[in-house]
Amino acid sequence: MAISNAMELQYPDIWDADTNPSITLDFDWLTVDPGFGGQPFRTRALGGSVPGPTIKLSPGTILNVQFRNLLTDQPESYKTSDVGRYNMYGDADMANLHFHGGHVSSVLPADDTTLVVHPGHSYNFTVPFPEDHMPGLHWVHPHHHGSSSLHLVGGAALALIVKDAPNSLPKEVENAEEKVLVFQDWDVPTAKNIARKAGDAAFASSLNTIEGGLEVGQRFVTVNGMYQPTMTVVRGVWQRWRILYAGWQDLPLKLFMETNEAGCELQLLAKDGIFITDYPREITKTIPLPPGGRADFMVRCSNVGSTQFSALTRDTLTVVSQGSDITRVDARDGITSSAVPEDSKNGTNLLNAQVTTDLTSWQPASYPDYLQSVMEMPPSDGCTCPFVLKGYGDTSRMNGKTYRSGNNFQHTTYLGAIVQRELVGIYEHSYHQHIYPFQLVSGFEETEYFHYGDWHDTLLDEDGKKSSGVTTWVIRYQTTDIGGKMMVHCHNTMHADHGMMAKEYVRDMMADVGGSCECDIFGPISGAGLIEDDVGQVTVMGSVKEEAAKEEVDENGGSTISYCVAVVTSCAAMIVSLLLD
Ligand SMILES: [Cu+2]
Repeated sequence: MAISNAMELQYPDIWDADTNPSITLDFDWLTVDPGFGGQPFRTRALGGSVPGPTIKLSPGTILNVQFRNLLTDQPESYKTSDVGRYNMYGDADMANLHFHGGHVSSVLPADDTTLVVHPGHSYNFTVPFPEDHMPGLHWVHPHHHGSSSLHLVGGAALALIVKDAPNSLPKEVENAEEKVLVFQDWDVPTAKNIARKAGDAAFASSLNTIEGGLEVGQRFVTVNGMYQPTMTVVRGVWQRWRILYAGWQDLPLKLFMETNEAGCELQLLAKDGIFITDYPREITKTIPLPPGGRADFMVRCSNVGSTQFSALTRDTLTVVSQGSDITRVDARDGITSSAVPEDSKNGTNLLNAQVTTDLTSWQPASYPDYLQSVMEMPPSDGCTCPFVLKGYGDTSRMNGKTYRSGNNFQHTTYLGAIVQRELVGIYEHSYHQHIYPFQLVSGFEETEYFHYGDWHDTLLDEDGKKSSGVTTWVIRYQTTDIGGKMMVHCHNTMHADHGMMAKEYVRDMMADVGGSCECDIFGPISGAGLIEDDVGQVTVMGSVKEEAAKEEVDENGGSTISYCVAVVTSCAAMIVSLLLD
């Protein structure tokens, strides 16, 4: 495909896990030039590009990912050898993968973010997506405690889409061209600070080569790795935008149409990969997508002209809406359309995009068990617990505590429980929980974006403070079917890296055999319903050792680096960290 305009928005490659029995995702240094000005710079990229390729899979697919950490070891960055540094930046080149939004197990070889994959090691993730997984947009990013911020600020992230079943959507959605838009926040001064504190000399020196953007404080927003691109659309044709904010900082994306000459409209279809129940919901105001959040919109621009989108108050994306005098017959419906483009840019066929159709209301024929509404279901006995997110930097706390590894859990639940959480601090901290999305029950002022009954897995309400002072958001969900540990944390990863993170435990047992909830444990748990080898980290050590990379890797077509050398020191450091747990 030929891109005539260098600034025309491009899209991540698509890797289909349904047809690839195993996907290899390399985590490695990559030279990038998003267009900030100055020289290209080196950053840590996941899957060979920033953002990485979009992974697509169907519900019921077992996602096999060989994760290869090809970074270069920097022993001066280790934090795990010093217990006092556990909740600080460090371990710059250690990583793992988190499948954010997936209703998937946190037990290895699946989505266990306590896994540590050292440079020169690989790990084979096997992540079963259940048959009844809700189709939607999720994402993948490294989630090692201490280096999460470092890796996200450098752009290591990719979109993951659970596919819609054929003929399950309204025709105008099914036929719409799909645009994956990955928004990323590049804050160079903050990134330098994090790199310096993490002992990450490699990235700190690379960031020094970014010279442009002084007038915006060297904080940039990219779309699909591009700074201020243009997206050309055809007037009057519905598209499906699938927006991921692969963020790591304090603010919501604040996606907003600064000017709207093209007459674009945005109709909300899904949030955090879950279809809303009142589609189409028109969004006219600033979109408060939290760091880590996703939203699907049906988008149509009715006029010829351009519309300027800003994000984080910066000019971010220009949509240029063009007319078309090409007349073709809609292949599916035999409807003559006057605004169907010759779309050579993305290799897709817009023949089926109906121009004049207004959207009809729709919701999925059914929601899976884990997304059945719990609005009218009272929380199970003892299953209402608080999460207070407070502080920043060294004062980052969750329920007054910093994160502890190993067998230390904040709250426990059990399979089948109706779980309620009372969230404090959500106006300045983005609450995220793994495995189970949650429903918004009460405690906030409804807006066009936040309705009672909506499902999210990441939540930030910057306006909440203004409306009513201290707000306690009440959320609820049912722990239907997946037991084991469950990470909960602030998705300002700078706060999470400093300890604003906790673990819950979902006992793998039902109430009828003694399952019960407990709040505010903040210590070891024992008894029935613990999944074998989950609480300890023995499995982690064995798996990592087993996968230690032994081949030589030729880097940049020149110098050959032997990762066997790195393996010796990193394995030693790993054992030290295990002893500390
Ligand atoms: Cu926070």
